[in-house]
Amino acid sequence: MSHQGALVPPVYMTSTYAFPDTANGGDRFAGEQDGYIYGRLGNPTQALLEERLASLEGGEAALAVASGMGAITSAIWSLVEPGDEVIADKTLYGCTFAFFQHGLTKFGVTVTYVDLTQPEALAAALNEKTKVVYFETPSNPNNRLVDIAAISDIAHTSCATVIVDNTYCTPYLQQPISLGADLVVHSATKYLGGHGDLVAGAVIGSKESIETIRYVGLKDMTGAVIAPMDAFLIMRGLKTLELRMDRHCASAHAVATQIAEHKAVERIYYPGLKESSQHALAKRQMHNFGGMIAFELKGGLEAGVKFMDALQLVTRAVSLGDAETLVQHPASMTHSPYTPEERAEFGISDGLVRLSVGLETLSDIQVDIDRALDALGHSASICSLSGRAFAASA
Ligand code: 4LM
Repeated sequence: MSHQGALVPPVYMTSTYAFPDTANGGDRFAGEQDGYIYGRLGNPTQALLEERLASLEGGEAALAVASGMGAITSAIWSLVEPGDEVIADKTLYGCTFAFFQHGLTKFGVTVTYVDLTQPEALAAALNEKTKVVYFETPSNPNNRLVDIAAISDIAHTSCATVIVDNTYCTPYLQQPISLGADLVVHSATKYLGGHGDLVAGAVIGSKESIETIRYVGLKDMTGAVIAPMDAFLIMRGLKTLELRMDRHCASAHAVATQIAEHKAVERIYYPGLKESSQHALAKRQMHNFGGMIAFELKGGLEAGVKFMDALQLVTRAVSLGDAETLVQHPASMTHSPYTPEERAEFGISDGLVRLSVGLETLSDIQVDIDRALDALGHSASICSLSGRAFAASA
């Protein structure tokens, strides 16, 4: 019986693997014999996680790596050459934007930012140099949705590879490959791990593309290898993914409704609200609306800081998808790699507050948020919903 019948597979804490003889070692290097070689190329614990991630995303294969940025960079370094172009959506996680804006461009790759919420804008921008079309949906931090099927159809009229960052959704809420995307990337640090105790990432796609990303992008370019213990912890997280996501979604929906109705709030971005201009796309493309909310308060930045500092249960921290509810200020934190001008151009306002709704008792979260909103002096509580107009979320 494999693993001595252990219900939970063992963690292979090893960096290298013994060859039965010299010829066998050479054959493994040449790809003529199966068998592990060295930790940067693979590990049985990592391989089990990869099997499970590929299955969950509906891809042929997966590669687990050391971080979300390790996934993104390993994939993209494997796909582009000097002279190529990447078309990316206008709103991205701050370090993804920094990699595109300051990393790729140093090596002769052009990055063009296009509003991919408008598929016709991609049709106009696409050209023979475009090798990659890259986006997040919902986007970090302002929850813009991109139509995966429409964008994939257009990108595939050319030879571009469509990469979707599915971190906000996880495969439980959205499966980009089934909608036409070529590769999915994840920060597994977030919902996949789910407990705020590791940093990891993953790429999912065809066998051929994952093999290239493993042996070119990861092995020779980024070296962003996942630790066996982190692979184990993500597998433990996956066992409760569905339960956790259902709870994140239900609580976030309730909290978004509460925030949208509060007089202190100027604008909210949550695709689950019927008033969101992207609600129909969200219903078509996502199984549920996720655990992430962004909003702007009347009074902008000053009000945002006051609100965040008034919270007592909710933790001021970056990252997302943890059991704890986390709040952060994108302009000064996750999206500080953008210049103020870039943030203004790409729709990331100084007053934007981002909330990752956790797994605590819902009423505890709501009481804390209501108290912090009431402290802004606009006096409206969860019990006196007023019917004021909702802002569009696009
Ligand atoms: C954050 N995010 O937003 P690693 N893709 C998306 C992300 O949100 C992140 C990464 C990739 C945050 C981190 C501090 C959509 C990260 C990068 O952090 O490298 O696992 O993932 O708060």
